[in-house]
Amino acid sequence: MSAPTVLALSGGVGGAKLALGLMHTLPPENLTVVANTGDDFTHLGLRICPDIDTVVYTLSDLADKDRGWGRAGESWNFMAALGRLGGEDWFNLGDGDMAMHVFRTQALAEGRTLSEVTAEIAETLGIGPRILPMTDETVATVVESANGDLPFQHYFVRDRCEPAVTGFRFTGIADAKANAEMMTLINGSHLDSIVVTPSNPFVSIDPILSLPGVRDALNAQTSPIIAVSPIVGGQAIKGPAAKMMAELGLPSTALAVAEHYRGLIDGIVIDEVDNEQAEDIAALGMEVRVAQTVMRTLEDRKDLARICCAFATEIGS
Ligand code: FO1
Repeated sequence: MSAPTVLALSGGVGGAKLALGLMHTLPPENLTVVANTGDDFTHLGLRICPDIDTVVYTLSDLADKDRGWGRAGESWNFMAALGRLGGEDWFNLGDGDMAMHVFRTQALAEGRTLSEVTAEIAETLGIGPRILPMTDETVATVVESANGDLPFQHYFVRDRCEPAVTGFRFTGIADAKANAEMMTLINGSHLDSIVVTPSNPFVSIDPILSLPGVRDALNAQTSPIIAVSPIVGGQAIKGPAAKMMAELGLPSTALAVAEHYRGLIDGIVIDEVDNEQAEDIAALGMEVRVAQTVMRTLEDRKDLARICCAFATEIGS
């Protein structure tokens, strides 16, 4: 049997880990990773695209695996110098990472699109699979909170996710055009599955799904859509997903994640520790696969990627 063709929808760390597993499992031409750009912002005059960069650094083996963002072996001279000048130093830009932001900002200023510059960077770094920004237009996630509306990185980094969230909105989304290559893939007949990676459903995956036409196109196409729950044992592996769910009045469970994606996905992979939720999730009208989903090692990432592909194949057959 030939290898499946997969479209992965990704935010930052969790999504990038599964994308790496998929990269090691599939021929490069069979994998496309769409990255959320709702976290993007302009800071110190530079266009910063955290989720694209986390995917790029992870797939090129440049990522700092412990920190989850930025590059391994980073130095911080720029930040120290900026701090001494009294500059805005709450968002940490490593010296090597700065090259990425400067390179991208210059390319965008010269008129290239985010898709073009992302493809160029990925090719230069030797990444086989395609990495697509969800859109070339500016979409900005706004966190609605007890402290008022906060631009995403102010909430996430500056305020350390402390404000209680009440909702989210994605400014610019109504006028943004979903990535054309992504839409061609979804509307075409070559995809074997769509994998919603274990990224934050509210601020990483929902921006992609909220782009005009994306949800309708996903619903109209026939290949299986599966998600991997980012909630394991009531906790998010990384990031504020569980805290957000509690603040939104939702239980922090894999079941609540399945409910969030109900109507979109055909199946969900949940962790072994959440096994007892499988029956309730199946009652929502979707397939459930129970597996070891915590990706500590490269082997874990590859195992989960293989499980996702096999699960989607089973659903599709
Ligand atoms: N996350 C942090 O928690 N603190 C930082 O100072 C920080 C800097 C940073 C710089 C470049 C980059 O690409 C990502 C960075 N991140 C940082 C991560 C990022 O803000 C979030 O992980 C994502 O937006 C959520 O997916």
